[in-house]
Amino acid sequence: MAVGTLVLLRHGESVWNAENLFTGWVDVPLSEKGVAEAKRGGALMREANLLPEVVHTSLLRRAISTANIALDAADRHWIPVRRDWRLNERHYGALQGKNKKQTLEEFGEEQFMLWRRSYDTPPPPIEPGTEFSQDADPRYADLGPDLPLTECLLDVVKRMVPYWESEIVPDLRAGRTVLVAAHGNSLRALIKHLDGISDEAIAGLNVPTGIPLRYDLDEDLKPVTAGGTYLDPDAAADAIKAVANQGR
Ligand code: DG2
Repeated sequence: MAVGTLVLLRHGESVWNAENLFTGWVDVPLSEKGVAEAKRGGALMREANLLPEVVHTSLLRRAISTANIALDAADRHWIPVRRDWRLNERHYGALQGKNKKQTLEEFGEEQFMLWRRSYDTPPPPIEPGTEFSQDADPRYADLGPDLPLTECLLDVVKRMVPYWESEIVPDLRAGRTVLVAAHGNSLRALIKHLDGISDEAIAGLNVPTGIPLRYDLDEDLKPVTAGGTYLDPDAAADAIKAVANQGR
């Protein structure tokens, strides 16, 4: 029997997703298509009668805007919201702002995929004080020396799982339907934890933009259905392929 309901939502397409640029912690807005995806994500939740009672987002506007737009479409714009840097996208280091196709051509398939999808190889660190670094960003002032200059997926798991346990699990245990509006790689980290996916197999998992993924969880907070259920499975399957092929 399910005791908790969790809805995972990767933000709608951002302007940098549309331009095929590594984004990470750079705070870019949604594209027009991304706004439409967020609206449709909310409509899908409403149609499925999957109505969040609390929302957790990252500190990045593409996730914040997606949550606002989707919840408005679902008539749940009024629910409590929690924001935390630990739901941010993986910090993409010195790759932030670089074009994915050009990076693939310059460094080759193996290095490109190592940076994008290996579990424990971070990209080169970003230089503090440069255009796409976050060292002067007030929203991260409390992080001090812990501010990442690059991250691999393992680093994201190490910050995401404590947030899951201390902030999201109590909401689920209280019987709330929880929406997490976040990012491709921060959600991959959470899905890896929830579904117990190996360090190797997680390389093959991609998350589409703007399509809610429903997880019913048992009393041990394990998924009743492995991998959860996308509210629009056909659209999700096509979009997952597109994410996997980015850069090509
Ligand atoms: C993308 C993920 O993150 O890119 O940072 O470029 O979900 O915030 O758009 P998001 C980025 P890939 O790891 O899929 O290349």
